[in-house]
Amino acid sequence: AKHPSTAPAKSAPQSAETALTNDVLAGLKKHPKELSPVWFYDELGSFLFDNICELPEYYITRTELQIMHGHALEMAHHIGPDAAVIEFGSGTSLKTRLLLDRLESPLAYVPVDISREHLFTAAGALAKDYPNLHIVPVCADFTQTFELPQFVRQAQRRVVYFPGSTLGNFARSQARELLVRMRDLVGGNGAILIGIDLRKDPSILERAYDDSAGVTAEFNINALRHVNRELGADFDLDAFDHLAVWVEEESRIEMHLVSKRDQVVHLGGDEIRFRRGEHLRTEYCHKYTVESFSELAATAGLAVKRVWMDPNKQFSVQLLEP
Ligand code: AVJ
Repeated sequence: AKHPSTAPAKSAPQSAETALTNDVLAGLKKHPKELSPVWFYDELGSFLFDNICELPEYYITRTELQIMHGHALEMAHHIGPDAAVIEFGSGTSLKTRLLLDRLESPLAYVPVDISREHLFTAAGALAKDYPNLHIVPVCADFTQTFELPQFVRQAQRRVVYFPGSTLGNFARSQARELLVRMRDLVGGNGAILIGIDLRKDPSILERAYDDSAGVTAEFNINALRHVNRELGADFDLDAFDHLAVWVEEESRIEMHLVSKRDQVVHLGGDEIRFRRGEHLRTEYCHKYTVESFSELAATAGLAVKRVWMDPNKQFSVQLLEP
């Protein structure tokens, strides 16, 4: 039994770890079980993701870069001079450079990322190559409301850049909410430049999310390693198989981990039971048509002004305005 004096007071604030544990537990108690894709991105996971981007089957990064190489100048013309560019989930900012290189006298570049380390590494590297650009990193979770620095709030033309098709990770209602938050951030004279992956032959999609070298499988399993380390869980990394499935009704790829046997996992004093063959869902990757994305944008009060695609129409970069 607990000693009364060591029991936490009822009003004691939750530690960050407790909040995360409760969040993960809530997902693991759902049917089917779920784990947020944010758990992919520890240091190893970010490294694995960079490797995924180079895989022959993962066409996304290569295709978006190709579109940026071909059309960034035209995008820059649409954006116009003196813009403040706010990037959501800035990562390595390779694509951003292609845009920044062509913009006319950009006022500021505001990378927004939840990982402080990533954020400042990327911002530092950019600062070296763009000595005249005002770089203002903001450490924030872009799925929550956050404040822009004062002078960026006052910029005439504010543009959110959200490449990589990361919006695809969000279920439709959350995707809409995120678009609304972006619209509010850029205001009536603003714009959003967003990378959106397009629907295609499901066999191409399933291979992109289940590559022959097994990097995506390792990336998926690594989410469990991250939870083990961060929250003291005891997931057996060898007891799950990677699975990527196309779900036609939802127009999305889902990444799952499938339990190889009946097993019990411990987390925060709780026991989570897995049956053999039971699925844990780790990621959604929604794929849109130009029409279905334009409908989604419209529900967020945004109009699609321009769509740039590669010649095979695998991927799109779209300019949205209120
Ligand atoms: C970074 C969310 C765009 O959905 O394609 C890659 C993540 N997952 N392989 C994607 C991912 C599996 C990626 N995004």
